[in-house]
Amino acid sequence: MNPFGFTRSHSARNYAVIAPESHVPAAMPHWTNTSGIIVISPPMGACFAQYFALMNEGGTAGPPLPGNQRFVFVEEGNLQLELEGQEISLEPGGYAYIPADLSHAMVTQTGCRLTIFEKRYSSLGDHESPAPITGYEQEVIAEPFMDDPDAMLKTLLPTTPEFDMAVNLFTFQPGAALPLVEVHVMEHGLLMLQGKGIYRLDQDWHPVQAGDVIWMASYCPQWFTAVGKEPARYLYYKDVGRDPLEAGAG
Ligand code: UGY
Ligand code: MN
Repeated sequence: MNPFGFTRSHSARNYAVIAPESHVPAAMPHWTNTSGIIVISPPMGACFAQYFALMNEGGTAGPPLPGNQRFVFVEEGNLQLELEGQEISLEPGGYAYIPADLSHAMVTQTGCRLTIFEKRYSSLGDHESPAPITGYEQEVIAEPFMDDPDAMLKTLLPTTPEFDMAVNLFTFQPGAALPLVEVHVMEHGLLMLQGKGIYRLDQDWHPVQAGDVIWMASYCPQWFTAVGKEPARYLYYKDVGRDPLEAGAG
């Protein structure tokens, strides 16, 4: 139990840590039987949205705003996705990428807990828009990050030029760390899925654990090391592949 009036959550100019103890669920427009917790969004300075959708039995999803793409990750329960005339059932670890303006339906019979990233799609010249994707993180092959087999990275979306966002999954063995303090133009939205660690964000160090969300603005210095006796895993969003001078990039 935390002492009364204390939280690990912290909101700064160029980053935020939001721990589950600070969540305030609310209804979301056009969703039914669902509570939303919008943890990252433009009012804090972000150029994308990240939210939890806690769908109760029989819950249904609303669409993203026009022009916005959606990435859905199933944390718990079962999600039924109707996409291009197909019924796709997604269990924990399942994910779906839905390009901007592609109509789809999401319902749940059992109830489910989702993490969703949404971002305005920025097209690239004569490249076609991305096609929808569904898959399971369990089936994606992990690669060592910068030659470190104790820091394994799964890339859940193709790295082809039509995509302007990436969603990756990192697994660190206890004691493993990012090999540098990164400072980069790309933004991140991150969900700790498992384990514990220390995140350096700007000039601060935060203990983080499963369930925590982190927003990192462009150029926020960032570094992580896993601590404890089990691996630490996190899912994260990153904007990629666009000119930073383009309106709406990032
Ligand atoms: O892809 C990335 O920028 C990643 N290495 N950043 C992070 O984990 N904070
Ligand atoms: Mn990074």
